[in-house]
Amino acid sequence: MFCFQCQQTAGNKGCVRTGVCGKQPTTANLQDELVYELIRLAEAAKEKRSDLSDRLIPDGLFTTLTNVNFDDSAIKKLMGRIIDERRRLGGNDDSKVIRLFEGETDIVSLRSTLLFGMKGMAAYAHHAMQLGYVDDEVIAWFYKGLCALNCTHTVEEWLSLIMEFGRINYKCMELLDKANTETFGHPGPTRVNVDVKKGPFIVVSGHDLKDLHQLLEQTKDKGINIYTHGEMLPAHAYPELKKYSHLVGNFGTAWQSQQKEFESIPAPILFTTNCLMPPRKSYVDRVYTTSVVGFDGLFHIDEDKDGKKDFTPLINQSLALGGYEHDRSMSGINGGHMLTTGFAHKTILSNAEKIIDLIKNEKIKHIFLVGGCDGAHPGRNYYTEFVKQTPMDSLVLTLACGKYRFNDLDLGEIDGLPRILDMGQCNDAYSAIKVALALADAFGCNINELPLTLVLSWYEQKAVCILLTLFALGVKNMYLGPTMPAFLSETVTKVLVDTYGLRPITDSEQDLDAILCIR
Ligand code: SF4
Ligand code: SF3
Repeated sequence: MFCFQCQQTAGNKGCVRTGVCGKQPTTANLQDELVYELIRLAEAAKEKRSDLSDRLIPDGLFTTLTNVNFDDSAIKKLMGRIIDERRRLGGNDDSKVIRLFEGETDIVSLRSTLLFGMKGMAAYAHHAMQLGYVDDEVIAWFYKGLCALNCTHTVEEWLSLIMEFGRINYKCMELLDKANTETFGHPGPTRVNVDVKKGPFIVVSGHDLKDLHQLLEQTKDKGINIYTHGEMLPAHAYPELKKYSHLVGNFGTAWQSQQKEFESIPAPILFTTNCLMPPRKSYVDRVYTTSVVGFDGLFHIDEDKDGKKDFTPLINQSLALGGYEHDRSMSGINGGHMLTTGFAHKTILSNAEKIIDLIKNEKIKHIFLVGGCDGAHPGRNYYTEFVKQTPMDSLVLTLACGKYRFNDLDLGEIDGLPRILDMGQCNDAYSAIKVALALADAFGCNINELPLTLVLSWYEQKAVCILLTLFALGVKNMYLGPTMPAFLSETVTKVLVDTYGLRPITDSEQDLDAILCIR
């Protein structure tokens, strides 16, 4: 096996024996095979796409994303469907596919960057599709991108493909925003409890709002409480989800603490997407997967042909386990008991005038976007320290699961506006971009001239696609950590540093000083 797609890759070079994430070599090799089959399908279907190939391509790519699917038989089954569809469309069995991770270092780096970006976009396209939203340009680009992986290009051509991809991914995030907000309403500021009430409950992790919605429908009036986990936290802010009174709180801290936090809870857990870690024996019988998520031995809930999922097994287990006897007090990593979420673009932009005035009156001197993925790397303390040290006259926008490093901190308010504003999941990077563009417009400048700095943390491939979108939009001087991606070669890193002023994070105090003295 060879895999270097995520931040925790072995030695920041590549996982070759088994994945640090728990992925076994057979699974890693099958996932590469799956990508090769997707390339073959894309080549065969480019001119005669089918509804099925439009679906198999994003789902196939999403299956290979970090911490999504560890189930060899599920991957093989999906591969079978991809091969069948390719044959049905007239594609032949012996079309040659390039070895993705072999060849000249810079070319492997650029090819991998595009592939990993597409894996991230596949996740967002999948969620939008689940809600019935499809953008033909986005889907068509998967075909173009997969075919491009199998061709030779100069460095300049690769870079231009990657930038084109970044712009398409912006469209994809825009589509998902539309899908989520048209289906569930616009998120509004919402306080979320992290304590657990007595009685039966179910924990839902991942990003898929439709899965959560179906579960809420099926559990209402059953005496079961529903708790979000990880990236599902922002769901509390959507009116059409918030209206369920049994959606009562958020369980646990960051995804990488799940093996400890799930150990003894008297409740089942549903994984709708990443980040699933190999479950321990102590709770393996309480974890359920759905959609593209899988792990050998876990109960998987499929959807029927109408897109309905039957969560009865979880519901029955939740009732049988019965939950806690008494209310339980829990706390976040910094000891807080409440989290606030729901500051997506609509809410922030409805306060735009106020924010603009506060900036003009110098009550807000700087805005930080501290967001991205969380993970187990010790260097990720940086983000907690960074946020703690931000001056009182600054706002901290955040999104994605990296926020669990600091979202229970009480940093106070500026004129009634909380200093930490959670914009949502990783895909809500779209919200952040929208807000930044609106501010730039109001001040008659470009994004890079705003008193705004992006301090990003990455882990998996959704962060890669977002980063590529930010580059494509011309956002400069971003800070990135906790380490630079192993798949970026020295030359590619140099291009990003020279062209976009990308900076690897150093020390929180040093970086903060550097940011604030240049403002
Ligand atoms: Fe290693 Fe990350 Fe690949 Fe898992 S996903 S095998 S941890 S590089
Ligand atoms: Fe997190 Fe796994 Fe990336 Fe959606 S859930 S941001 S790491």
